[in-house]
Amino acid sequence: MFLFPSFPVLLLSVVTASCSETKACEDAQKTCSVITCGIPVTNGTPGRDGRDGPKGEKGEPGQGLRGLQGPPGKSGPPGNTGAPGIPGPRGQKGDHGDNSVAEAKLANLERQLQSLRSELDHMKKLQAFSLGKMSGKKLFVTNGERMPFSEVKALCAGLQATVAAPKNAEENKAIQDVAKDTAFLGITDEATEGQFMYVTGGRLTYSNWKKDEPNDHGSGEDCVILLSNGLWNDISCTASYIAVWSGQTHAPTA
Ligand SMILES: [Ca+2]
Ligand SMILES: [Ca+2]
Repeated sequence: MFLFPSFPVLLLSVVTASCSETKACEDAQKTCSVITCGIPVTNGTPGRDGRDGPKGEKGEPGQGLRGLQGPPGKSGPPGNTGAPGIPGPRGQKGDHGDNSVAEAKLANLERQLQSLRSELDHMKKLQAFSLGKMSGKKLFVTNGERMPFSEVKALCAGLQATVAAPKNAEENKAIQDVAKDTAFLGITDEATEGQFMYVTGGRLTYSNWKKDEPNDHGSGEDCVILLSNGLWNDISCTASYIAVWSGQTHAPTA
């Protein structure tokens, strides 16, 4: 118990003495070694280095401000071209480019047009029978409206028709039946007073004047009306009477 605490002290004194002796030797002669100096050394040779100790634990991450995120890097090079896709479905067969197809279509259209034209003529004829009055091949039609003679002429021109003008008793009766009231006739003596003519041209070939007419009464009467009894009278063109027109009928073409 008593020796142990004094052992380090003893060892320390030996080392200190050795060192002081070596130091003195070196001072006397630089090339001197411990052995040549003849000083007895009791110390043994130094032991070999010990083995490496176990690896220490990983240290705490260092502290300090983290730097700002840098700008994005440059884009990488383009990738390789992908594999070709699946072919699409096959389209419908196109028309032939030659003229024969177009001509066939045109011919078909012409046939359809002809058919429509025939149908239209037929409907015109049916309508004419329902609205007008036939006399031979001449059809007399009215819209039942009263108007001055100038408007009657304009209306007929718009319909590509002519103001009704009877050329015989039968036509006179047909107009009378259609109008059912006093109507203008397509006859005037506007060109030459007292010389009545058709508005389509030509002198009268038939007339059915009332007794003592035409008389060019008052300031003048240059137009002609068909009275409800079928007789004619010359009258002022600015007065208003029923408009009646006529047109040739067209037989259906098919
Ligand atoms: Ca007259
Ligand atoms: Ca008169």
